[in-house]
Amino acid sequence: MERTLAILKPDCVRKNLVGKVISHIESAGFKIVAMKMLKLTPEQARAFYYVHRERHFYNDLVNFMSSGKIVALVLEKENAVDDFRKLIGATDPKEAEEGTIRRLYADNKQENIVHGSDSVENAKIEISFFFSQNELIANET
Ligand code: IDP
Ligand code: MG
Repeated sequence: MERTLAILKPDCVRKNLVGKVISHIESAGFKIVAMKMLKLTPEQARAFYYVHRERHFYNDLVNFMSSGKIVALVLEKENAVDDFRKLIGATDPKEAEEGTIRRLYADNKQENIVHGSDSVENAKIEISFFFSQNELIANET
């Protein structure tokens, strides 16, 4: 079964939206394989978003992502990567479709509540950034 990495970003935790967002995720048919709450150091945030190192928003993004606790989740579902991107909506909540998590809860393009992997290949890399093999044992069904 396909897996993706989700992060509930510091704004999600600060706004007490962890439960609501997880409820959307479960209602959409995703199984939670692994989940942890942690605070990234600026170095870890820089490493996670390394692909964006040349972008104008990189430093702000690193500061934001290391500004408070996050929740990292491994989610499982058929077509998990694409379906999760659809569930969260466009990066900018103003452009996100009605009913998507970012449209419902995000304040702006940076503080947009949730991260989702953008490909199966990146999902594998991102999952191993947060979780070890023994935390990733498949669910009994
Ligand atoms: P994504 O999260 O929808 O895949 P990316 O382009 O990969 O969007 O950007 C990663 C994160 O960087 C976004 O989720 C958002 O938090 C932040 N970001 C992206 N573009 C901008 C911008 O133009 N201004 C401020 N922050 C941005
Ligand atoms: Mg992205």
